[in-house]
Formats: sequence, C-alpha cells, structure tokens
Amino acid sequence: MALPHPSDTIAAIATAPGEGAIAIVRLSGPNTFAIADRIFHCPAPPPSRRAPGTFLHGQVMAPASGEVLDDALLLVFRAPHSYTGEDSVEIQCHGGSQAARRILDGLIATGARQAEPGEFTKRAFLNGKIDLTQAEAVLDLIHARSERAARLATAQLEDALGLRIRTLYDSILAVSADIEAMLDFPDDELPQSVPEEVARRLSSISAEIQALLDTWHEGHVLREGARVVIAGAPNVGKSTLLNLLAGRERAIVSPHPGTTRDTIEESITLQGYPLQLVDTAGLRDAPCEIEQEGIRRTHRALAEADLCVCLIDASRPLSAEEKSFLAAHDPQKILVLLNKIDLGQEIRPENLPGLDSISVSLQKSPPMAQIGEKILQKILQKPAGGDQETLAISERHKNALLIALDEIRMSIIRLKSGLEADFLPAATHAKAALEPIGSIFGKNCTEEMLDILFSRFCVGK
Ligand SMILES: Nc1nc2c(ncn2[C@@H]2O[C@H](COP(=O)(O)OP(=O)(O)OP(=O)(O)O)[C@@H](O)[C@H]2O)c(=O)[nH]1
Ligand SMILES: [Mg+2]
Repeated sequence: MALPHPSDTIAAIATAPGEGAIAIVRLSGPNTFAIADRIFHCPAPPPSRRAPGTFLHGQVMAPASGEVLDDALLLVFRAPHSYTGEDSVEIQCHGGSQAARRILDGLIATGARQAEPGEFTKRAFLNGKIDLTQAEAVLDLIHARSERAARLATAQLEDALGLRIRTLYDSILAVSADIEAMLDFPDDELPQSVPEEVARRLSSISAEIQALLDTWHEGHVLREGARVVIAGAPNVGKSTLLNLLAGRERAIVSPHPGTTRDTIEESITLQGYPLQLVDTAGLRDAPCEIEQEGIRRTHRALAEADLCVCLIDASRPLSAEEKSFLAAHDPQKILVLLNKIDLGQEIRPENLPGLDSISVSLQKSPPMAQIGEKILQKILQKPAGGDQETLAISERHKNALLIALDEIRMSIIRLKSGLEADFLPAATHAKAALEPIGSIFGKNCTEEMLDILFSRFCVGK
C-alpha cells in the first residue's frame, strides 16, 4: 500500500458528550506507553510493562503540576492486537464533561495529538486490520436507525461484503490473465472453445456484479431511509393513513376537504426499515392562497419522493385530475390505495391497469400489514422481509460496480466476435474492471478517498 503509516500518537474522547456514568479516552500510536507511563500512576509495574488485556486501577495526573485529574481504569492493548493495530490504551474515567476533557488535555500536553474524526478506524484500515467495506460498516453501525440496519452493518463488519468483493476481484484477475495468455497463441492454433469458455466465465462475473447491484435498494433504504409521500385529492383519507402508519393522531382528520394545508412529516420504522412519511395538502384547484401554497409544497414533496402512496376515494368515479395525476407519474413509484370501499366501489384495481393498487377501507378495517408489505415491496423493488439478508451495497459500492459491469460487458462483446484482433481490447476491458472493484475494499485508494470517507465519522472512533 502506497499510503504512509502513521507515526504519531493520537488521543480522543471516545464516548458521546453529555452526562454519563463513565467516559472513555483513547490513546493509540507508537508513543502510547511512554505517554501512559507519565500520566497514569498505579502500583508498579507501570502500563508499559503490563501484559495486553490488563486492566489497571490508578490515578491520572497532570504531567506538569502532578495534580490528580481523576481516579481511573486503564486497559492495555499491544500492536497488532488492538482496534487500530497499534499500541493503544483506553482510560475509563468518570463521566460528565470535565474528567475526560482534563485527561485528554493531559495526554496532549504529554505529546499526543488530538485525533481527527474516524482516525482510529482509518489507522485500523491503514494497518490492514479491516478493509474499506468494514470501515464503512463501523460507520453504518453507529448510524443504524433500526435493528435490521444494525444487523446488516454487523454482517458487513464481519466481512460478508468484503469477502464477496475480493472473490470477484480474484476471478476478474484470473480471467484477465487467461485472455492475455490467448494473445500469445500462434495464429490459428487457439481452439475455438477457449474464448467461449472465457466469455462464459465473464458472464458469470457479470451475473455476480448484477446480484450485488440488486441489493442496492435495500442498502439505500436501510442507510438513508426512504421518503414516502401520501398524496391525492382532498378528503380521500391521506391524513387517516398517516395516523394509522404513525400509530398516533399526528395529523388532523376531518370531513372538510382541504383540512391539511401544509406538509406534515413523521419518521417511522416499518419492519426495520426507516421511513419518512409525508402527508400533504390535497390536490385541487384551490380557491385560497394558503391552500395553493400547500399544493405547491405537495408537488415539491412528490419530486423528492421514493414512493408516492396515492389515495383515491373509490366510492365515486375517478376525476379528470386524478387521471392526469396517475398518468404523469412513474408507475414504479406509485402505490394506489382505493379507499372508502365501505361506501361502495366505483373504481377497482382492474380499472387501473399497469398500476399497483389495493382496495381498502381505512376507517372501517384498515389492512395495515398488507399496506406496509406493499409499501416496502415498492421501495425495495422486491418482497420485503427475508431475515437472512446479510448484504446490501452502498451508493459508493454501486457506482464502482456499475463501472466494472460496463467493462466486463465490453470484454464479453469483444470475445464473442471470435476475431483475434478483438482479444487485446477484451483483455484491456477485463483488466479495467479491476480498478473499480479494488476501490470497494480499498485497494490502491488515495488519501483523498480516505479523507472523504473518514470525515463522516465522529471523533474518537
Ligand atoms: N367512510 C369512510 N370514511 C373515511 C375512510 N377513510 C377516511 N375517511 C374519512 O374521510 C374524511 C377525510 O379524511 P382525511 O384523512 O382527513 O382526508 P385527507 O385526504 O387528509 O383530507 P385533506 O387533508 O382535506 O386533503 C374523514 O372524515 C375520515 O374519517 C374510509 O375508509 N371510509
Ligand atoms: Mg389531510
């Protein structure tokens, strides 16, 4: 790896700010024990001569004045068996804002440097303790908004994704070498079966990339959450749906059309998926200026939606506005709820060909499980559930995989021509897929790439 190994010793408070029982201050780098011996006083021997895994009780003292900063515990780690792969200690002191702060200042006065965000994890990566997908999983775990998201991050931390990607890298490397070997055959002596066999291997590589790409929706929703906008004509039951999904009376429901005039947002978790629900002002030619502004906001919300749940009062015929609304939106991103069927049903799913729709009565017997399933199915573009899911790629992985897929496809096209003149470009395309795939687990990554990734971390991780 071309990136330099860190030579200084870093320190940071690893626990969240605020009041708590204990706080943890971390120290990592080559001078860890020299610094720890100076600041941490315990019965002999000092930290530098203690075995890894030892917990010491002692006092942290200011290096210059000898003032006792706190009574604390110190945990010893030795390279390479630590989070960062370096010599490292963790000091557990009293919680609250002061003790940890004073210890950190003491460590800095003794020669440590305040760590940057994510710098401990960056060092773990630079020292080969984890690959880039695992470093990202650390971040995903910290940011996880649901148990399902946490489970996925843990699997990625355990190398589920890294393993698949490295296997893919090795397969591409092997295939590229075989295509290059084809170039060395004297004219006309290469059996026809060889390029065919190589093309078959490339096809299975492209299928594996596609399979990984198919997990993106799941990863996107778990990491970022999805925006679900509830829209439709006035009085069709939009706010009723918001309240049912939210499990509380979030929005005012009334028989007067035009009750909701502004967008109303609510965060929920549906089967472990974080969703941002947005209830909106009903769409119509509004007489009043306030409602007109509300409707403008509805359109803005719709433009940013991952899914629009369009409510329709099914007890009366479809209006011209509803028809044109449905025609103007991507059917992939619309789920129609034909509501109020307790009042009779004029519009049925078969009247809306090409659209996903469910007939419901939100007031009498709302089928919430079915509605929830359908919402997730639309967002994830596959049936929801599936607890065995262990892998879902991120935006960064997706972009790299798309570039690689393009190269592999070009390589296949060249090979299939059967012309010898195409073998060299086939090899070039296959090899070009290595770079993006390698970038996923952090092969040859640049300082700049790492800075972007680790700047999203918190200090002390
Ligand atoms: N009969 C019947 N009434 C319903 C049903 N769902 C909602 N309603 C009623 O329809 C009226 C309007 O419901 P809301 O949820 O306020 O409708 P909305 O789409 O938010 O209306 P606006 O905010 O005015 O655009 C209320 O009186 C609800 O109780 C249903 O399934 N059947
Ligand atoms: Mg409403």
